[in-house]
Amino acid sequence: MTAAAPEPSLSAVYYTLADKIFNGAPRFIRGASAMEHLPALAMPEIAFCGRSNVGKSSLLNSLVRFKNLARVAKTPGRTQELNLFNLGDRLILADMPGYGYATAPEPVQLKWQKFLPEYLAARDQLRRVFLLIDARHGLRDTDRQMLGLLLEMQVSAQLVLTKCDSAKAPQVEEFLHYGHELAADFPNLVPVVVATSSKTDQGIRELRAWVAEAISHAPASAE
Ligand SMILES: Nc1nc2c(ncn2[C@@H]2O[C@H](COP(=O)(O)OP(=O)(O)O)[C@@H](O)[C@H]2O)c(=O)[nH]1
Ligand SMILES: [Mg+2]
Repeated sequence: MTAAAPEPSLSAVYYTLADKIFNGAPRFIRGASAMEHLPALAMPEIAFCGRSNVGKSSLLNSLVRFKNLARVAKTPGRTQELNLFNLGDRLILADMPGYGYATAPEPVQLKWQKFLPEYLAARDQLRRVFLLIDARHGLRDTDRQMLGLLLEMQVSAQLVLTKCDSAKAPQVEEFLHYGHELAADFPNLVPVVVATSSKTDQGIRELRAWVAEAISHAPASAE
């Protein structure tokens, strides 16, 4: 049996839980490019992915209220690694390499392309992958490919719109509907899109609450 579908609008319980979780101080654990690098910590894990420049670093920083959390991912050698952070010993945040640009030498990219499906298939504590979409650009082919992979690997996924401050309101509204419809094709997709902006903090509390919701359910395989 799979976990029950989350409610379209989140219960206050998850906001309270999120306050607790995101009060914790984030610590960099390590960068990983192979399964044996992954820490054997008994904590739920949440991952973030998206195209390069989608606003992932900014969003992660806003989520954990820490200015330079994601800077570490910019250091040479780390851009094509899965960067793992321990949030107050309650949660592991996994920052995936941005896709869409050839920013790394080919062997490094190939390494990640091999590791990614392994990670998605075998990381038992991974509860959800948040796929970030730039509100001004919408869903691109590479995003669809990522969604397809997440479906294939049976990983729970949720779309997050970024930079909503610089997109037109009707465009954002339209995408929220579209994301809901997309869940018909992708049953692993939570049918609620979270509209955010790191500039204005729009949706940041809501996203924290969705993270809390994601880690509150036992993984499907454990039921
Ligand atoms: N208007 C606006 N710009 C943003 C927002 N978040 C990030 N950006 C800009 O988008 C660019 C890429 O951001 P970054 O967080 O480094 O993206 P990453 O490559 O996905 O990690 C930078 O110029 C940011 O200033 C946002 O919420 N609103
Ligand atoms: Mg970044």
